Amino acid sequence: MNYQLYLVTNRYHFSDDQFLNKIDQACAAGVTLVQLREKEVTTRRYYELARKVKIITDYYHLPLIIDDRIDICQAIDAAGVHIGDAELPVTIARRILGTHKILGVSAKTPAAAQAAMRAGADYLGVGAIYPTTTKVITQLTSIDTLIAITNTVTIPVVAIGGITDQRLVDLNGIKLAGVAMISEIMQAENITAKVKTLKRHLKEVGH
Ligand code: TZP
Repeated sequence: MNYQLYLVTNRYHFSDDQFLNKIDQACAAGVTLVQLREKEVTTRRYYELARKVKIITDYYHLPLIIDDRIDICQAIDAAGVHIGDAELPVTIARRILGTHKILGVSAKTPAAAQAAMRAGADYLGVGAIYPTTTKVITQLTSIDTLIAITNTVTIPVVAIGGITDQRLVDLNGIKLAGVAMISEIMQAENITAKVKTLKRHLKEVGH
């Protein structure tokens, strides 16, 4: 698994075609994995979108992670699922998913990170590191807490929340497996150029 540049999606007011096109551009330009994140859709709509996104990620041989919904992950045979505190406990999610699917878990403290790792998480999403413009129920996680988490677990840690190209330098030297972004990529005027610049800058700061 390569967590270096993790695209988490948001549909905003895009049409489905525009949305899928943006994901395609990001994949072609070099994101290393994709999470489909839907909060206010029916199960059928989530499933149909997930099927369409999976055709794209399959084409680029990239893993697709489904936010919150183990059933959707299984229905489309996605690579895995990402869960937070409001979802099933990590041990239960792992039991349902089996050992072959990726299980990502949100964690905001070293203790929660440890617990998630022990319960079977494959990777951790930590944030929001910076204030975010994306609609999300979260609290800020300081850089110090992020560092403490990376020092306490042995599974990959991905930083999320308000991460932009300009802020990548602040993450220099932190033991991250990667960074996750929504608006910086989904709302970029030129997604191809944005992703290529992000990849270059990530390399420059040792990620
Ligand atoms: N979890 C913590 S912050 C966040 C999520 C899903 C939103 C990240 O969005 P953006 O636009 O990259 O700040």
